Amino acid sequence: MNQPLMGGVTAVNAPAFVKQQKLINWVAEVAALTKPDRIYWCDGSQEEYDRLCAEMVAAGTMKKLNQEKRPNSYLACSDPSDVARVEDRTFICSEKKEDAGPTNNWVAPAEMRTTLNGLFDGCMKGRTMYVVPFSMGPLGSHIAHIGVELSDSPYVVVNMRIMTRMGKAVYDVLGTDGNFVPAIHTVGKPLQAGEKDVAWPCNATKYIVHFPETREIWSYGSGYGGNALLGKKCFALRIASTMGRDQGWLAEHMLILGVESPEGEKHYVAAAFPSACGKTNFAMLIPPKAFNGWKVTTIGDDIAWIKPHADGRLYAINPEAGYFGVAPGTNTATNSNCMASLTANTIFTNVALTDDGDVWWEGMTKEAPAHVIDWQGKDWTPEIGKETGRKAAHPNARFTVAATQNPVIDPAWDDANGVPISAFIFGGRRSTTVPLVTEARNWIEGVYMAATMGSETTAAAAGQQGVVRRDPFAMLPFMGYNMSDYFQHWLDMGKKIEASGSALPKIYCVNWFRTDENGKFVWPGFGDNMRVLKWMLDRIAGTAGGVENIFGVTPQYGDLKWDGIDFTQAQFDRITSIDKAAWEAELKLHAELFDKLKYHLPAELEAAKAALEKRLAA
Ligand code: O2Y
Ligand code: MN
Repeated sequence: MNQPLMGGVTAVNAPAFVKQQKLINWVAEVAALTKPDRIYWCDGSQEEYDRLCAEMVAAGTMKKLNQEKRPNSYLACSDPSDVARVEDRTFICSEKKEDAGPTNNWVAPAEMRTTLNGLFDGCMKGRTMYVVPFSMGPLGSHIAHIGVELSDSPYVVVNMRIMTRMGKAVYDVLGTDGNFVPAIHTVGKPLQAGEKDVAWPCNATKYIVHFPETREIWSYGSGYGGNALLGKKCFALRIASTMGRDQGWLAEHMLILGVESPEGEKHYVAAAFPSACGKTNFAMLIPPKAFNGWKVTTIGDDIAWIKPHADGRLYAINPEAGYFGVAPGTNTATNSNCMASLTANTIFTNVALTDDGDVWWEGMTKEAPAHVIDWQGKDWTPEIGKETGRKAAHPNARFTVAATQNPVIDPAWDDANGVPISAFIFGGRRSTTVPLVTEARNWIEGVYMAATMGSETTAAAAGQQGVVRRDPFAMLPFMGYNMSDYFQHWLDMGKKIEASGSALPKIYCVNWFRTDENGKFVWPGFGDNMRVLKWMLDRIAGTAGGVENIFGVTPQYGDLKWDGIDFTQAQFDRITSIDKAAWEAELKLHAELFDKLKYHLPAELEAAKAALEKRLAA
């Protein structure tokens, strides 16, 4: 710790498997501040997991599901005020405001530390402080990094055990002087002597705070998802992005998938999409029947850590070990691999409970069950749903499941060296303007595409565009430093790879979400993304055609394999056409973005925009 905490030090007895005095000292300092009744050092065992789950069942935090239908699985329902990440309460507290940049909430570190010291003083009274050691990435991998989360939430402990490599072995990797990212989490609800706990303790005041220079995370007031499972968005993206900038690597909001042709030609691609754009579905894609012999396998569904290898190429790992996916809308048609992953050993959060002790959510089955208990513990029937508009599951309801339960997990998903990346894909949700797929002609053009990507935030009326939120690289909520410096980092990484003589990964921009005049999606469905993937692979192999347009190379109708569906040239034209007026308007929005990001905005991106404007005007 850079600055002493306000509480002094509490004597702690660490178990023999904890070998690092610096870690023990930090735990003692945090305990002195937060004043828990007990400190528990997690070992990550199955016995520990089962015991904590049983304790949460007894406390009313979780329900055990029907053992026959959903073995070893649980349902947790949160407080209605604590159901999602809180972007407006998320802070990047760098020493200089410009280093957090215009896209982040910023408070001076000293001021924030004063606030946090006040809030954390005694915040764990009456509770247990769990010490959760975790590795982001395969244990001991040169790409991986270690974190230790101190949390007063057993729900966090069991989720972290699924989402990360958590437990005793981490202490071995840490040794006596290894580095770790310290992450402190509290639900912010101390218990007075004799006070009965609630099922989901939390606090109306929330702070999700990152100190990028000292690589620390402090989280107050929420027990939910990205606010509380600090290995995920807080460490693996916000803190790791600053580590990547300083150490020459990339921490990205990207899924990683493997795609193999019937001839055995295999490539890995990493793809960035904003939250709620079907990343898990893409990561577990099932190729259409006509693609017999093609295989898609998952390395990760949300985050990629990517480092240059000795051979000059970029290699990626999934720093996580599980999926914290959105349940509503997931079903055997949209993602049967995902449904197969959830048959056992799963924690569900904020879905509905069926009368036979199983789970249900909107979109899981064609017909809703006649009766369920909704995520808020109330009776729910399809009629009640229709009358009141109330959902049985919260729209951000989640499942937590180990990656190893995915039937299409890639054999290299746990490889300490990672997998070589052949292409980056960037996609947003746009009902108009952005065509199905475009290949950047060079790295700078690709970085420009990624920097200007956006998604519609409101349901667009038929044929009209909703409000577009610019989400550069799908990193807007997850950037640990100044967005323009991050663009520069990407450009610098490209220059370095090029200078090493290695081939740069190709960069693609995709949009699966163009709609017709009735507001219906033109692109048939998730599985058909395989057709686009195949074109990308053929481009990498140099065997596929494509034509240049104003901002890159796009396929012509005949360049994609259409076997097995009736998709006409007219439909293809509808999702690939470029509307000049729409692009003139789009470029004005790019200009607005660049104006917001003008501090340190790389000149190469300004030049790429000017060239695009010129081509559009020609
Ligand atoms: O609301 C939350 O806390 C979960 S957010 C999340 C979870 C898994 C993967 N991605 C996301 C995201 O917001 O991008
Ligand atoms: Mn995500």
